[in-house]
Amino acid sequence: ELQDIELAVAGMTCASCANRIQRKLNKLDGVTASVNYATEKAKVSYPAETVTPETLVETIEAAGYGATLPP
Ligand code: 9UX
Repeated sequence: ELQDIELAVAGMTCASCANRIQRKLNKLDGVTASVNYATEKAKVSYPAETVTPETLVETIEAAGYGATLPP
């Protein structure tokens, strides 16, 4: 089942950062991501059976940025 989530992304310093993160997230099976540099948000649809929100955070962190789950 696909779930939608919006993460806060920290540390993006140019618009290409958003594209870098978006590409990495979209490489995850079943994930569709849209990362917005201006709003510092990542809107992500993910299959809850195989991907957890923590996976998304770790993917963003592994790319060198910060990520925070919604409260
Ligand atoms: Mo822009 Mo972001 O030159 O990792 S791509 S700072």
